[in-house]
Amino acid sequence: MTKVIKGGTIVTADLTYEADVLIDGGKIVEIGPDLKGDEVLDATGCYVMPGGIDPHTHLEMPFMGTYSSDDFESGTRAALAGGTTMVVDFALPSPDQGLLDALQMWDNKSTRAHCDYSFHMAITSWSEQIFNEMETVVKERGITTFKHFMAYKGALMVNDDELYASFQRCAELGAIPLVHAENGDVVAELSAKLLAAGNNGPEGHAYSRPPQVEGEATNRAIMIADMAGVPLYVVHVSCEDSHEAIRRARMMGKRVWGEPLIQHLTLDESEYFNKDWDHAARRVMSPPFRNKMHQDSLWNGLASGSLSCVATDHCAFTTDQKRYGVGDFTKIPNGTGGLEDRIPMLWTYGVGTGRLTPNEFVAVTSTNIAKILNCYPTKGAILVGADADIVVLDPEKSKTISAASQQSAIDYNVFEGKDVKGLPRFVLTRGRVAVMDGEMKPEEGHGKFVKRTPSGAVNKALSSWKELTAPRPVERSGIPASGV
Ligand code: DUC
Ligand code: ZN
Ligand code: ZN
Ligand code: ZN
Repeated sequence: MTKVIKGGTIVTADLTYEADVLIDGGKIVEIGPDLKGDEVLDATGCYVMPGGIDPHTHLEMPFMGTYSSDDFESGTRAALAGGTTMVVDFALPSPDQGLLDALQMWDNKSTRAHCDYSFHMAITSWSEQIFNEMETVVKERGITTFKHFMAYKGALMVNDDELYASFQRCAELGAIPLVHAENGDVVAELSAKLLAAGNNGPEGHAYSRPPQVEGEATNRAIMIADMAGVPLYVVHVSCEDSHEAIRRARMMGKRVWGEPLIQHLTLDESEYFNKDWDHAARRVMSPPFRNKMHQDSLWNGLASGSLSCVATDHCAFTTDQKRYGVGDFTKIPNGTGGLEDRIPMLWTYGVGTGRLTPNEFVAVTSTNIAKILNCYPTKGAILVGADADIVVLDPEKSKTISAASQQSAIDYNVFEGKDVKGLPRFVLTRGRVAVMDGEMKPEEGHGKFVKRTPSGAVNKALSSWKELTAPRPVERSGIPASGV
């Protein structure tokens, strides 16, 4: 049975035009005027865009003594409700666990997904086993991105020697390393000092992670990637200090991509000074929210192209879970939600304010990451042959964000009370209508794993550096006798 999306305006990363879209067997089979299909989806007055891709989620992740509360069922349901048709989650090995073991756990959890998904593999320790398994992960499992935490000392953090070793391994395999860039040593020092001085509330979390810890780690990761000859993707860029390092690297011809979150773009540090402990703790995430100057920097980066993709880092904890940290902010589970709200929030605060064009909006919510992850144009495109992952966005439809009506399993929403305009009329996941006239029609287990191959992107800047620094022993005469 074919479907046709009729009467809408197609918006892609580079084109805006009026045409119908014919879908058969989960794929786009024709684009043009006056198409006919068995089922008609009326897109009059709407934009027909590639479904959103959220490159950064943590669903049912064991973390800080608990599990994040949205799993692949509620998480991908929330994604679809907001026009996101693919998520990329992080398979996270526990201490002493191998990569393939961790991947098995993520395979098991993800069978409930409503929309397509892929994984990044986290490198949380370094050993010969990890080195060897990375090859299987890339070549057999189709996962070509490896995440490294430069923070969470004593838990997930890897040191510089491990970063360098893993980055070199990524270079050999054609894989791309990702970094959570915060200086974990300094964060640990600052946290201990704050606690010792009696600053144990959620605002202490923000004080313990100033922009400098992020700027320093971003610069360090860029230089280490440079020495390993590998591109770099920096997740959750929250501030000018980190953005500046990425901008500079890109100007120097390096493939370095930066990913701001919708939370950092639209919420600021004043949230941590709210008198209500729960309010502040619910917004504790790493990196923390910043001031307006940093927010402007992120928006400018999206407009100018120095920042590439908007994500959520969706890692949702209930108020009860957040309360593990009463009396000690370092025990508040880090994370906020946003899967359902990323598209409407970015449309409202980006396109609605004139900061982004609709085409730029599509680039940063879908197409850019599909290209970086090498799943374009199967994903991230409205083209014949692409998967029919489509959001039909009604620019006139509005709502006030509220936890009472959200899909997420938690009991609050960090965007509570925000008025958004630009909501999905239809959302299609591989041709299946998951949102019909604004109503949820999800199908558990419909989502499929998206296997990827290396894109061939390397950092060439390094080849000259390697030649310059290739060891050339100097032949010497007259070597002095040892000792005095
Ligand atoms: N930051 C968060 O806030 N949560 C999950 C992991 C992370 O890096
Ligand atoms: Zn992170
Ligand atoms: Zn994350
Ligand atoms: Zn199905």
